Amino acid sequence: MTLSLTYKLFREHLVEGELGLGNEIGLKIDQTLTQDATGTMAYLQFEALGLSKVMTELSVSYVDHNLLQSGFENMDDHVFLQSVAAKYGIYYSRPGNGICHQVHLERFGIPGKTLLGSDSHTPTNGGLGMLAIGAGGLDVAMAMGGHPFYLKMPKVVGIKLQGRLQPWVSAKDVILEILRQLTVKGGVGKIIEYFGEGIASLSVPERATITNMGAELGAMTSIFPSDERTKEYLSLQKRVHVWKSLQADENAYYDEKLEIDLSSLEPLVACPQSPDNVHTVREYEGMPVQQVLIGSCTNSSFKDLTIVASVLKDKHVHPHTTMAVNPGSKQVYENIAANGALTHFIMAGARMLEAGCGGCIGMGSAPGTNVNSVRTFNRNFPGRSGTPNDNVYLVSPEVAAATALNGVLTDPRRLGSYPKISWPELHIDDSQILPPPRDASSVEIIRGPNIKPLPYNERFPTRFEKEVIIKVGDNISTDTIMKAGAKVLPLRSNIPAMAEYVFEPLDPSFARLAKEKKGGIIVAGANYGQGSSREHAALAPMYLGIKAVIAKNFARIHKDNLVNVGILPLEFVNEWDYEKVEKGDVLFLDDVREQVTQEIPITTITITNKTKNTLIATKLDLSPRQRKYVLTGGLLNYVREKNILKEPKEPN
Ligand code: MIC
Ligand code: SF4
Repeated sequence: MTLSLTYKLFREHLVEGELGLGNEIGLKIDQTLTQDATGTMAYLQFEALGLSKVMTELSVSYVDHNLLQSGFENMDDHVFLQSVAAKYGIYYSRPGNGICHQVHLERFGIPGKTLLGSDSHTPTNGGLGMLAIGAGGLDVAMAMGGHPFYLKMPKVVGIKLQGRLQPWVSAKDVILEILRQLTVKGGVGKIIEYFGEGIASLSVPERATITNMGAELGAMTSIFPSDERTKEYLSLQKRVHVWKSLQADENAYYDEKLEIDLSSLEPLVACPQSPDNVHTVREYEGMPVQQVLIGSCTNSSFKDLTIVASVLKDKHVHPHTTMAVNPGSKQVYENIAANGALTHFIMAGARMLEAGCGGCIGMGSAPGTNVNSVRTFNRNFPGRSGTPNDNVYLVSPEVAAATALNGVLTDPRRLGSYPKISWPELHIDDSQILPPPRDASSVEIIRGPNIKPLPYNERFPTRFEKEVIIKVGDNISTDTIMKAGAKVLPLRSNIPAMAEYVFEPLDPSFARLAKEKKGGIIVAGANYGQGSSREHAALAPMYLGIKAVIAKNFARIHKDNLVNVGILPLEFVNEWDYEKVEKGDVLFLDDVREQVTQEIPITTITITNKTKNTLIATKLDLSPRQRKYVLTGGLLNYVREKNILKEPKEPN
């Protein structure tokens, strides 16, 4: 069979199972990344595995999400992360050095390697030809311990790119067009592989914009081949020695195919409150815009910022609009300083912020009341900006720049000829990436009072009767389950404190009710848990005693996270049953251990709704391995019980 690049890389990294659609396989993970917001938990979990160092080829711990240091908690986390990295052989990228995905692309990514990251936008490095997958922190901790990453072999969708982008139309418009066509559920259970002659016109940072937002499609990852453009990028990064050519076979087999003609695209915008609510900028042109933000792991590269700066050159941001910029990395910052773009930003009145996630995760730059906020980011889920009822529009850097000048949403094609951008000889300075010491024996792990012990679940009960504590609709993101933002993010290493905020945007009484009722059940619609990989959206409900989530279906990472903490992810067999169950209903599950134990791919579990006196048919779609995790009360319990990770013997 003619193979896709995805299959070739899967074959190279396969350590368990058989390649084939729907099969559970185990992949060897070469590299891992974590960021501070998920990293504290991941490293507490890694510590619990009892190993003396990581067993990957490379592991990097980034600090990029919470940089506000508005209380002691945040710096406590950073100090903990730095000491853990030194202890266990992990590179540490200091606060201010940049967003994990951008820095990884610049300094560490290697075509053909696997990368597992505790962040849903890890597929960004697919732009470099990596098999880069986002996962919960515990899965990343296991990979750091040398354990395979398990997944159900997804479909591979081949997207053929033809033609060439017109001036002022950019990589962001490519992925917005794909989101318009496929929606936020369109990539679930799939990997997206790009091919076709159109890709040669896209640089690595542009490809990375596209693979980055594949996360919003719900896709497991997205990948581009590694070609001459990849070589060019790695040469600029002075890392050409890691380049190798990687392509799919000619006429490779894809489970599904799609074609995009780059030449036919025009500037697009994802309107509130979902990244797939995509329209042409023309349709919304003239809409007043009070805030423009440039940055995030989607659009904060050197090219992105230089384009915006050249639009702003010798002009000013509109008086009714504020503009702020978070460069993607220190490297980008240094180089826009060197090429003068930084001066154009400052003179235009843009607020220059530090290299990091910033407003993308509600860490500052929250929009005011009734403000239309135009951002180059990737997510506009309700409240994600830090403001309830927000109006966030996602666009390309070109659209954002034109809009900042005019104070209204503007099609950048009105700006005249497209600026010529040349790549300079890049300044490269890795001084803010600390390599681990050769001898870590004297390194002490520093734990401030914000670093609380890991919560463990109990073994799964034989039967239970619990109330439905909340019923939610379709496409609920982990931003709604366990919100981010300046108030809650400092609590990521403190589950008891964080648990108080579970579902707060929808029902502030959730935590209190769950405690009063000694746990309960969550009922949800389709694509439950989309978005962020934060395992806190499973850990904190587990801490509150949630035993099961019954949904129409689940987003991949969140389902894995539920299993990893020992919460049962059940799916309605008949969607009409979703309509019939209500908050407050008492549900009874009998002989549930026995049913979970069955080693068949899909088990039907019947639930009694005692309040309504009805039966609900649900199914459990888990591998035998995952069933064991649920039964033991989560993966960490399982590892401890079975002692499955063993320290390799030091060579003599
Ligand atoms: C996000 O973009 O939602 C985040 C914040 O980067 C998350 C990780 C987190 O919640 O810490 C993600 O994408 O996984
Ligand atoms: Fe950071 Fe935003 Fe990217 Fe998440 S999506 S890693 S918050 S920049």
